[in-house]
Amino acid sequence: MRSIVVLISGSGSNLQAIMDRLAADNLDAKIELVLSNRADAFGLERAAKAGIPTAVIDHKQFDSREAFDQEMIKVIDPINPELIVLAGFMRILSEGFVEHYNGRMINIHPALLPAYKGLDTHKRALADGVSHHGASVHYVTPELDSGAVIVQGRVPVLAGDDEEALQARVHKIEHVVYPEVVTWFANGRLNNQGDIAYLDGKPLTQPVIIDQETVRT
Ligand code: NHR
Ligand code: GAR
Repeated sequence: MRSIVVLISGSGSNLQAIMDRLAADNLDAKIELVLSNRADAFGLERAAKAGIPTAVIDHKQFDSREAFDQEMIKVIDPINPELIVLAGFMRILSEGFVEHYNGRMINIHPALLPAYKGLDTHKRALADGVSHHGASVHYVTPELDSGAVIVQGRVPVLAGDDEEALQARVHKIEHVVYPEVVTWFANGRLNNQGDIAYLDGKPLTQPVIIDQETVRT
């Protein structure tokens, strides 16, 4: 059984989608811990309801990013996870933390990377008038939103979209692509070496693209 730790800060709808898929497909992987930096994250309730252990480490209780990250390492390391999943986790991780779990940590970022790294992605995409937007699942490297991209979920930007409408559309495709990546991991199809992602032993020179038009969401 492959062990997974999920890091959250908020609603945890991606966590929910992943838990649902793991249960439905009876996959050879298990979420051993859901860790939040916020005690009020709704995702903690979702995990508890599914019988998954939870922990809260409040970053405000620490003097530095490094001290917060060290505390997370203390809690995560006994589990020795094969995969750490960032699912709406909102704290930038120190280089030390990223190196500690090198090649074993993935994130979903709400943009078609390398476009719109960082925050406020929907607002910036709308301001630019792009035709498509979406979400990217990537390996985490010390540099923000810059690791190898595994999958992108692509959605159209529609006339009349505001930030909320676009965000909702992106969220829906996130709930398709993130569980898919976790399935690949559970089935031993996904790995990472030297900042390159491999699917079925082949380097992903381009991310796999899942178009909203081609899936039922
Ligand atoms: N850490 C590293 N080293 N590398 C990445 O690629 C990371 C990461 C930590 C989180 C998620 C990322 C996203 O998908 C992520 C990727 C938070 C911020 C941020 O500025 C930026 C990017 C991401 C997550 N956080 C503020 C901070 O000071 C706090 C913002 C808040 O609390 O609302 O850490 O977008
Ligand atoms: C998701 O849209 C994810 O892409 C984004 O936060 C949301 C979390 O939703 N991540 C970031 O912005 C990371 N900075 P969820 O808590 O319902 O899964």
